Amino acid sequence: ARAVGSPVEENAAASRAALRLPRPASPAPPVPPGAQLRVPGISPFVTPNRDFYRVDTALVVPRVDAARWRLRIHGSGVREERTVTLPQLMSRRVVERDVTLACVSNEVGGPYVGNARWLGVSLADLLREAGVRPPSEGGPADQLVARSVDGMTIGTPVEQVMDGRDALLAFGMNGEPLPFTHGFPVRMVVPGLYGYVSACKWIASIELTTFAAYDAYWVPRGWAAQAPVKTESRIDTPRPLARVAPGAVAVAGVAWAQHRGIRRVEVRIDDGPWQEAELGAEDSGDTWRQWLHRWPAAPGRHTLTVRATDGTGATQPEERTGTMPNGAQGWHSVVVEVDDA
Ligand SMILES: Nc1nc2c(c(=O)[nH]1)N[C@H]1C(S)=C(S)[C@@H](COP(=O)(O)O)O[C@H]1N2
Ligand SMILES: [Mo]
Repeated sequence: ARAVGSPVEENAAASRAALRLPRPASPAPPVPPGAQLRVPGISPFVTPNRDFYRVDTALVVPRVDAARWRLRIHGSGVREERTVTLPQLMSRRVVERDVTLACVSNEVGGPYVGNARWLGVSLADLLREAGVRPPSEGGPADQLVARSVDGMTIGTPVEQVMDGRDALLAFGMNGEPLPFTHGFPVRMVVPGLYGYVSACKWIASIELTTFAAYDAYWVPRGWAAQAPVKTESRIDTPRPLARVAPGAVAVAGVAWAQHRGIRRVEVRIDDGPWQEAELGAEDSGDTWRQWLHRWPAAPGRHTLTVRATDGTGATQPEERTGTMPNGAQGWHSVVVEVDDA
């Protein structure tokens, strides 16, 4: 059934082509013009779908026929088990939000992060209708386990899903139906949590359970059961080991601390003092922020380092850690060669 050109494939492609996205009752505010700095080489504020990183275990990308898709909600504290279709989901109150998604396996300075405009419905509202209460209101389930059509399991804290943040069941990405590679027809998106604990693609069911009772796919493999995103910043330009002309050099990149927001970004040249970078306008606390430092570059080899401070006032620690078990930390540096004058 997975062979190219099979009826299942064709139905999936046709169902995606025929899908008309509803207009949001709650649109995302327009991206402020100042969010996109005019610097060659910086990551675009909105990541185009074709450039959006992809991380999953799928050897063959699932191609789901939207007409046959169902989402089952069941488990501890669910008053009455429910199954919803895509038209039912799309007839709910549709919301649109800009959210930056990041992978826990992203090394400091790495590429596994992207920012998109998602269209979907509130997951918290759907859960409340099903009778679910968060642990802080006495609900029996502290973990929501999402299962995909290809058997992935992703465990998300119920408390965070229901704390008022824009946790979405998303069917649109940057103005089009989700691409097959990004979870068509429906995926989860939860601001502030790494993808492996929040962003189930090709979602098929949601089970309310506890962290004590169930380990999702990555947990027995050494990754943390709960993983809020760490504050990170990245130098996009100049590239590592770039040769640049002396004089004014734009050092620029992105910084993210989803759901806390970015308050400050600082840049250091070699062992010099930290200098405050110019920040792009904030879109929302759930999105990354561009930054720029205008560097008067002198000839020779130099090390550029960046660090960010999030909306709580916490600055990225210098100490480097690897990605396992709950995300890399440390400052990103690049070495560049400035030509002689
Ligand atoms: N079904 C399924 N959903 C998944 C995964 C997966 O392997 N299978 N990977 C997760 C991980 S680790 C991340 S970081 C995000 C990546 O989403 P993207 O590929 O759309 O960028 O999807 C999450 N959802
Ligand atoms: Mo990930």
